[in-house]
Amino acid sequence: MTADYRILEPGDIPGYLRERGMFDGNPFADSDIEVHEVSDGNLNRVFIATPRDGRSLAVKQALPWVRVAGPSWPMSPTRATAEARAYRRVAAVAPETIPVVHDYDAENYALTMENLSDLRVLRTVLNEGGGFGGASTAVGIFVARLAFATSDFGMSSAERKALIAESVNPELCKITEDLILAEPYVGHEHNHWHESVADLAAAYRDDRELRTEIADLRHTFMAGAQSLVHGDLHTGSIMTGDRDGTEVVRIFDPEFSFVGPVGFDLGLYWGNVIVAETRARILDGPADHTHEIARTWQAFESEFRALWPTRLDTFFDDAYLDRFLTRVWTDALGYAGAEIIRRIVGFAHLSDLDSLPDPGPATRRALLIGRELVIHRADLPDPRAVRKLIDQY
Ligand code: SR1
Ligand code: MG
Repeated sequence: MTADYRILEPGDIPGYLRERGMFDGNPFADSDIEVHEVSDGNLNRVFIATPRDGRSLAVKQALPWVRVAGPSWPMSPTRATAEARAYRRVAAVAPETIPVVHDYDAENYALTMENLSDLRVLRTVLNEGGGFGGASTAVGIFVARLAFATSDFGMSSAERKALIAESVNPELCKITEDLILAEPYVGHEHNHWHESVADLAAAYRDDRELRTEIADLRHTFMAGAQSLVHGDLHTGSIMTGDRDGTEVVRIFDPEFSFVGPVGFDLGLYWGNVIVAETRARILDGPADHTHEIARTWQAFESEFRALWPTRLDTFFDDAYLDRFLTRVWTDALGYAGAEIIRRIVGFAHLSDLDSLPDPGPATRRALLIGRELVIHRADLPDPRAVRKLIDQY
């Protein structure tokens, strides 16, 4: 397969940025701009361009295939358009939680953004024994503001229909429907697991109760068009660090974004929180990472409740708000469980577990917790109940 647009190589980046007007008024030559590739995620290429005396920039380009698989797994580069669109929506309500986007080149599916290389990927920080800092609060605020602004509470009915139409992201949604919400529960060539959980992987494929609950979450994912979501909000989609003595958290990579269930982003994040907790517990004794679920929820709920009086459609009354938030909470726990399970028996695994000297015990514990969250999500009323469940394993 070949691309019908310009695929950027490191040597093209200085000229490309100049063409896009990024260095207008700056005197430096292309040879004064150092470029290196930092592609790390599964799908795209990322380059950092650093001029000798200027502001460094990141260029992210979507290839017409999955980067880690190559042309044998084709994928439309329009995912970059979904990402640019999501950044625009978040920038309107929570600009401090995302990188600054300088340019989107829709012809070549390339975003030029703030360089975040001075920050670190949250998953790496956690794997090295660090803590979450303010990440969970930032996630709660990000989800609440994006959810409210792009829901039927924050938009007129007609605007919402337009948003749903412009935000369809069928290929990337299909990845989630398959990789997270189907394949781990059927035999599939993508699936693989650590030998110590081969029995659980087989049991989960035969587990009718689990299958029905996953079907419910899958259908909600497909049909529950509540608000624009990030769509892949795991600890590898968050950078953290310090700038001039102030803690900075940036949520990036919203290319899976579409109008879906509000609980999906919280759930993906919590699934990754729980896996990080499982790793930390094995290495250092009981870790406090499970507090992060309460922190995220608290930030989300208080932000959402604060926005509620500004809703456009007051037919939705305060009693309905309580019902809505309960549903978000319950959905989120289910998606957390599904995320844990797919990261252990599905296609894309996590360094949190894979890099442990013996991944077996933590992997097993996380996999058991994952199933409990899916099956019993409606019986867990609050973060304390989730913590109690986790502590039982
Ligand atoms: C082929 S894509 C595999 C996974 O990588 C992305 O980051 C998403 O999490 C997706 O499920
Ligand atoms: Mg990603």
